Amino acid sequence: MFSTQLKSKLQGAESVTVLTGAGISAESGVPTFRGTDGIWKKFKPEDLANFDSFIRNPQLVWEWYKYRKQLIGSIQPNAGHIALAEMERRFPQFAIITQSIDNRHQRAGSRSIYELHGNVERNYCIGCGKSFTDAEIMRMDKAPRCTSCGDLVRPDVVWFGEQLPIDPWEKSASAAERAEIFFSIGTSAVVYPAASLPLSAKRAGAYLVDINVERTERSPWAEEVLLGRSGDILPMLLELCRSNRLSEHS
Ligand code: BJW
Ligand code: ZN
Repeated sequence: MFSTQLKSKLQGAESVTVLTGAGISAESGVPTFRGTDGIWKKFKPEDLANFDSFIRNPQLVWEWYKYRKQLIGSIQPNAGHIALAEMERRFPQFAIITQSIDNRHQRAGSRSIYELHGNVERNYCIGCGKSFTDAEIMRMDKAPRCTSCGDLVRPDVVWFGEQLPIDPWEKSASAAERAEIFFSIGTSAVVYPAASLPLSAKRAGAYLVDINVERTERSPWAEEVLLGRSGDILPMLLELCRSNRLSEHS
C-alpha cells in the first residue's frame, strides 16, 4: 500500500505535519459534512454555520449544535486518532492541524494540536465573552442566554465569514512550511484557508500524502493518494514507522 519513497521519507523525517478534517472521526460515528457519507445533506453547512443564520434563528442553530454536542459527547477516539497520537512520539517535530471541533485528538492523547475551527465543547457569550460549560448550556433554554448580560451564548467554533483564531493559524502555517511529509487526512479540502495548507507545505518542499475514502481537491497535488478509511490506513502507517525504527537499530 505504501510506496518505497514514503517508507524512506518516514525513516529520515524530522518534521511531520498532519491536517485532519471531519473524516478522521467518521469511524467514531460522527457524520461528515460532505463526501458520499456526509449526512448533513439536509442542511448545507454554509446555511447553518454562519453568524447571520444564528442571529436570525438561534433556536435552529442551537438545535443543530445541541444534537451534535450530545452525539460527540458519547463517542470514543478511533484507531486513526490513536495511531496519530502514537506517531507523535516517533518524530522530533510532529503537529496535528485539525478542522475537527470534536476534541477527539486530545482524548486520544495527542499533544501538539492546532484547532483551526474551534472546539464544540466550549461556549461563550456574544455580548460579554463569558464562558459557559456544556452542562450549563444543556440546562438552559433552546437558545441559551448569558447569565451576566443576557445576550446570546454561542458555541466556540468558527463559522463561515469569520476569521480563524490567530495563534493556531500562525502555528499551523509554520508547521506546514517546515513539514518534510504532510498528510491531509479525511478532509474534502474545500474550505479555506485550511485547504491552502497542504499547498503551502508542498510549495515549501513537503512530500504530500492524501488519505481519504475518495479522491479530493488535493489529490491531484499529492505525491501519494491512499484510498481507504483513516482508521484502517493510519495504524498500518504507524506499523511502518515502528518497523523503520527497528531496522534503524538493527
Ligand atoms: C473519510 C472517512 C474515513 C469520510 N476515512 N476519510 C470563495 C473562494 C474561497 C474561499 C471562500 C469563497 N467564499 C467564501 C470563502 C471563505 C470560506 C470558504 O472557504 N468557503 C468555501 C466553502 C468556498 N471560508 C471561511 O469563511 C473561513 N474564514 C475565512 O476565510 O476568514 C477570512 C474571511 C473573513 C471575512 C470574509 C471573508 C473571509 C471560515 C471557515 C469556517 C468553516 N467552519 C466549519 C463549521 C465549524 C463548526 C461546526 O462544525 O459546526 O468547519 S464548516 C465545516 O467545513 C467545518 C469543517 O471543519 C470544514 C471543513 O470540512 P472537512 O473537515 O473537510 O469535512 P468534509 O465533510 O468536507 O470532508 C470529509 C472528508 O472525509 C470527505 O472527503 C470524505 O470523503 C472523507 N471521509 N469518511 C477517511 N473513514
Ligand atoms: Zn454576556
